[in-house]
Amino acid sequence: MSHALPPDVSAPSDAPTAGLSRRDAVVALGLAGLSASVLPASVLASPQPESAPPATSGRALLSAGDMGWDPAKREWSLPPLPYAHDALEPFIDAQTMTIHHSQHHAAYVRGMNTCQKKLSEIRLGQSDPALTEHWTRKLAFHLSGHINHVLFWNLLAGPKAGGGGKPDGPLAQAIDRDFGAFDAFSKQFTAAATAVEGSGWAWLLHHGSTDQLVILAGEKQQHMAMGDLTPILGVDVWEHAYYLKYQSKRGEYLAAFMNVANWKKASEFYAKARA
Ligand code: MN3
Repeated sequence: MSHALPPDVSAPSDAPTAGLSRRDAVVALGLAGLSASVLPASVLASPQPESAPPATSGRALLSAGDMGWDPAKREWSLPPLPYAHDALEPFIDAQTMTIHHSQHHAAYVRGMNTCQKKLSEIRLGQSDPALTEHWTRKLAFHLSGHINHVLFWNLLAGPKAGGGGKPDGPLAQAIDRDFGAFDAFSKQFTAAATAVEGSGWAWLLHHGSTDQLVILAGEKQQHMAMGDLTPILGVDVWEHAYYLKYQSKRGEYLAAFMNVANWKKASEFYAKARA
């Protein structure tokens, strides 16, 4: 069940969703160009020379620090929420935010570290190479979940911090161009998220090659990897994201979500996508 607490890394979890995750991860970590059915754990874990530039590339949406990556320890930690747990009230309640962040998201962070450690052991000949498939699949799941959630937290803002409303500037113009009008976009985005079967995500993304905005929705969190896409806005529709307050009424949660969408941050991501 998606509202269950996160499973141990070795167990299949109640997982969230967004396929663009691996790509997101690649974008956010400045690793664009690496393909991968498997996240390049060896790259992430490889030591860097002292003169190496910061781990974050110019195109990254968030900094390595924002992502919870410690380049000295070569380890992940759970980044704090960029606001108080009750900042999104009354639209998203404090208890949901607390459990979602400190339990579900935290489990992905622990999972990433475990997976990378296990894969390192395999490379060092200390563990069975046959386990490569297991740990790389787990890494895809946990890293994708982590990336999705860090982006998600940053793409939310409380009523007193400018959440909700509509975007302006170039992003607003692009939404009008590609969806007809903001209301038409909002309606379709919400419908896409509502229709996700089981646990999943819906995302507004920018496609680099064609310079257009697209809405993608999908199940879970690690199976939406697609190249040349940059996340602009996303919504978590795993039950753990809304069940305490909205129970089975996902539509009501999504209506509330639109009141805390952080269009200022989305506009920043859009500008970086097109830079
Ligand atoms: Mn979630």
